[in-house]
Amino acid sequence: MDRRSFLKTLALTSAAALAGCTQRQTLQPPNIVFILADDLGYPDLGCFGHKRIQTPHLDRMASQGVKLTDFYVTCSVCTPSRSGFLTGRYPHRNGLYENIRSNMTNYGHEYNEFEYLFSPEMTQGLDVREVTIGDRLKALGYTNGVFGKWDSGRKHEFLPLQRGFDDFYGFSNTGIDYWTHERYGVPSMYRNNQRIKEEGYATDLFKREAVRFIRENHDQPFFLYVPFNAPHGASNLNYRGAQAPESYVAMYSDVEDERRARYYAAITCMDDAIGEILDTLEEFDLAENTLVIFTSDNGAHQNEPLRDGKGSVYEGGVRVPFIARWRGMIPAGTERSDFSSTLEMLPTFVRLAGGDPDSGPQLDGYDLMPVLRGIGTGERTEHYWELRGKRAIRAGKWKWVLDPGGRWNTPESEIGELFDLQADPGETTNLAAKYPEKEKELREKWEAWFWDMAQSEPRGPFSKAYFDLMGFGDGWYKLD
Ligand SMILES: [Ca+2]
Repeated sequence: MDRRSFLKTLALTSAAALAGCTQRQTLQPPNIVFILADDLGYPDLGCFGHKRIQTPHLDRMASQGVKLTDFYVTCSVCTPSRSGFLTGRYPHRNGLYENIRSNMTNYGHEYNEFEYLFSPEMTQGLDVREVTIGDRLKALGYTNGVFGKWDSGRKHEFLPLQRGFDDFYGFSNTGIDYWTHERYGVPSMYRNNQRIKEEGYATDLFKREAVRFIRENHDQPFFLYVPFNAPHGASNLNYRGAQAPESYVAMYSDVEDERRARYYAAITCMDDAIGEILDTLEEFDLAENTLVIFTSDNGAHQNEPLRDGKGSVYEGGVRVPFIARWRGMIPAGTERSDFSSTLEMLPTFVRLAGGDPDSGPQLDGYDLMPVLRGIGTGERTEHYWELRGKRAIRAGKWKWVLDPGGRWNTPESEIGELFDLQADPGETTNLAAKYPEKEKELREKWEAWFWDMAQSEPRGPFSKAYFDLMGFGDGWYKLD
């Protein structure tokens, strides 16, 4: 987009929204930096209340910006959470509502290169008809880089350079060994469209590339997406849990559970990497013209005081920490409880870049800048989740959950539970019997949403039979 059309777009924005803009900000659309942790739990940052994990850089970022206490992802596992962020559409609308995973590794099988070529991780991906956040920002004149876990398909047409990004260093499956960069024995690191092999700890390599990208693009609008694989468990056959350099593990020698100590260490190492990315923005005097966001793609395995974790539709699976900083634009040291999600990112970024979010495919989110700036309230009133038969909706302060067969399920969770998140964010007290009308209302809302999603198929790599199995399809798959 040229300068004239950008100024015209700004002129259409309300005067209130422009209060506080510097001259420089009116001349150039802001840079956007989106940093994503992998499986980092809601309480696992100092600024979100953790007493032991050291995250000084993220804590400082929060003190310079805004924390959102009620921020969610679209799914509690990796791939569909990212598809929601990348498209601004619910995973069931964009078609990527389950992990892309070569599941034989679950049973101890080690793929050889030839077998792996034909496995889901090498053949499936985000539907090529979907328009990504990269596509949208590129059309508005941005240069886009992604450094880390892409997790949206490995086939050529699914890799970042074919999905709106100009620069990619990272891997495309759901996890690697942090040191060898292998996925269960298969080398998995890429630069752009080529597989590569080099030494190094994954977090350091992704940081190195992010810093390089800022140096190379500091004089033009850029979108920097840094999806770290930390602190996700390493994907190799002989080790469970996160990996971290020994110097970081030594910081947690008092933590009895070694796996837990390595999880903490991977977070602190990532925090240091984020510190260097923030320092590079300072070096080029970009802090006043750059929106920086940090969040996680889903919950950890334990997230007390929230209930349950990764893979669940309870709060521990889908509620994540969120920090945004934009010096001079977002008030420092603020906190908001407006209910929002990663579906808000695409419309927010496209509007900041001077575009019209609604000029593309149907979106499911809202511009979040009024909330981040503290000048408006969030537009979201409802959010829906579905994963492997587990169902949930949040509507205002109310949450309805149906969790058949879940890790933490009870006889009540098989028939539908109702929680008041304002009074009970830990989802400990089921109010379904006390407020049966509210339980029914939310259940029906969820069913209406899922019917809508069923109509949105057949996007994505999976069979429409899934909606049949859930009882919301057109019946062609069922035999009875
Ligand atoms: Ca994840």
